[in-house]
Amino acid sequence: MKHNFSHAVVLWVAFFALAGRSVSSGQPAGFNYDEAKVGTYSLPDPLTLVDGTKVTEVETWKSKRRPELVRLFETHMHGRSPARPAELKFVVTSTDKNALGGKATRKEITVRFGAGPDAAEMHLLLYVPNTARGPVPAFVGVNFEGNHTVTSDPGITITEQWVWNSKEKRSERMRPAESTRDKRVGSWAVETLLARGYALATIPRADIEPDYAEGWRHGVRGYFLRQAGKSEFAPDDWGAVAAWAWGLSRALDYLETDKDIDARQVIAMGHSRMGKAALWAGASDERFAGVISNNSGESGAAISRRWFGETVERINTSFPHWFCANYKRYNKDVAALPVDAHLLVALIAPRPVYVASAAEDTWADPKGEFLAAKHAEPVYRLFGKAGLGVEEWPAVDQPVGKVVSYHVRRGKHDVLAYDWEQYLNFADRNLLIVKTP
Ligand code: GTR
Repeated sequence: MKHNFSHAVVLWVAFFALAGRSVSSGQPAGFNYDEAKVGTYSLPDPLTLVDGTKVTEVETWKSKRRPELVRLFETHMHGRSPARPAELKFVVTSTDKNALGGKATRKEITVRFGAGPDAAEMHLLLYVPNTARGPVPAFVGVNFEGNHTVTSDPGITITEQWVWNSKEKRSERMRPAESTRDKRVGSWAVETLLARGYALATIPRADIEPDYAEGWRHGVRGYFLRQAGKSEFAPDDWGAVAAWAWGLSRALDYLETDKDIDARQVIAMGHSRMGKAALWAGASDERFAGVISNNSGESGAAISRRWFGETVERINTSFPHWFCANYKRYNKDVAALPVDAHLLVALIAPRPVYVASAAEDTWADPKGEFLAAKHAEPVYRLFGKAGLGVEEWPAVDQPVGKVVSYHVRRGKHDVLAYDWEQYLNFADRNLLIVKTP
């Protein structure tokens, strides 16, 4: 009997080792890049309520399933964000009608989140095409290194901001050097989108929160915590990704007041960690007309239950500030997570969503990103919208879909002109455009 028992244990362990799984975690330690070792998993059904009731009507999705899913994401992953501050204030600090060689009007707006002198604030940069004959649709996104890095326009104010000093291991309040202008020009394709009749609005990541474990002390999360008289976050208080998403919603608050912009047609767009933020912005704030997730990866558009590339445990370890404290409970048991990426994509329905991958960006699990869009389809169908139009993961450089769209382009983790070309086509086909004649 004893012999049989230990024999069974040996077989059991051997089975899990061969299958690449561990008994306790649901996902083994380490990182997998072999599709054959992804393992089996079962995804929560987008159209079944937690109490087991099937969702067969749009009305039930809107009144029950959607709010239930938003709460699940808030409780277990992103945390709860504050509402729009009562004392939100917009100050247009500069306007240049002749920016980028006369192609655009550039505005800079300071958005203040409170009335006091110590109130947190963010700097919004806006370009509107001068060919506009009325309010235009816009893309809005969080930039990584400051507004001055997104174009070669020397007129952009370089503001004092939190800059990470990797030698000293702390962030410093300073004005970045002139030499850092236009560093991220390739990622934003400003002139291309202006030429196609779109506006671009962008805010710097560090204005919302400098991106390291203790960065919250210098960002909006620290500001609101102090305002509430607290010194510690609750397990379901917002993480940095939710804070960046919240910044996108506050940018939209401003855009609603700007007569050059058609605020019903603003698409949240983000790359990588800011793709995670764009997804949550569009999922939690239904005013966004659509969402573009560029290489957002783990805890963005990639299915977390797939053991491929980055894992929940790894993201919570490398970036402990990105999600709420409750999310760490799933480090060793991702199967217990009540949500997954397909539900995040589904929360954008029936609005247009674009999920994009890069073939060499295996850390982000390109196929897992495709599958999240695929498994969100039932909710789009409930609204009478078409899905991706393909059953299998498409070949590289073969964009698919209409309302739900996807591509995997050749190359690395980045936003390239090729990606923007697809995003502009996607916006053209999905938005009711009032733009250049
Ligand atoms: C990586 C992280 C990814 C992705 C990426 C980025 O280090 O593991 O989840 O967000 O950073 O934002 O560039």
